[in-house]
Amino acid sequence: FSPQDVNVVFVLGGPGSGKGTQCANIVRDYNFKHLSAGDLLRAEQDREGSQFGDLIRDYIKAGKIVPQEITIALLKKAMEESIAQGTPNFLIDGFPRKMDQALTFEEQVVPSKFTIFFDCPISVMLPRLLKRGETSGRADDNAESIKKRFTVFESQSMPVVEYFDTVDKVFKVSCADSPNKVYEHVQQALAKNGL
Ligand code: UP5
Ligand code: MG
Repeated sequence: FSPQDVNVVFVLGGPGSGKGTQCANIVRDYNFKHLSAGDLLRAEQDREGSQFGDLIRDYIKAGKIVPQEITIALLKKAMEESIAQGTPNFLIDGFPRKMDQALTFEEQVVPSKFTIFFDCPISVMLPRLLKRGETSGRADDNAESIKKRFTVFESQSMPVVEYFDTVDKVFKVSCADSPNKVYEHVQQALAKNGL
């Protein structure tokens, strides 16, 4: 994709930091297509005839990162569909969560414009996920999977945030306030980028 025509904003943060919640706010008020990598993987997992269903199920339950080829192919396909429908602006939520994915995406798909990072302590994320797990039906919203997701986030995904930070492309938002307050900070980050 051409960086002149396609705008990608990464939305990163730990499990339960509020990525999905805030992306829903942004798409309501701005001209963005929301692509949650986790949602795309869960849809592929459940798609009749998918050759990756079992693999994705195992990785997600274990909190591990699905091989990048699968995730990037799903993202590219969704981006092509959205561009064809006239929306070339993307909030990519929960991706890249490992350095190899970040580099491949920026080199082979399109460089990101910037990253919104939800800074959130485990003490805030854990109760949110356990609560959501009561009704979400997500196979990874249980204490055992959540613990693994936190470990993978710290060891694999934080280096991606730190890397984008070294090139001044990270806007850090504290996740600890109410969703509306957090959204005010998100809007300030977008405004700083001329949006
Ligand atoms: N909530 C939200 N904001 C709140 C606030 N300010 N105050 C109080 N409560 C708040 O929010 C989580 C919960 O908190 C909700 O109940 C919400 O109401 C409440 P949500 O907005 O859903 O947070 P989010 O950050 O989106 O949490 P999520 O669980 O989706 O994050 P993960 O990053 O863990 O999940 P994701 O779907 O991105 O990935 C799941 C798995 O897919 C990964 O573990 C991995 O196995 C796989 N994956 C890959 O392999 N590769 C990828 O590229 C992406 C995913
Ligand atoms: Mg989410």
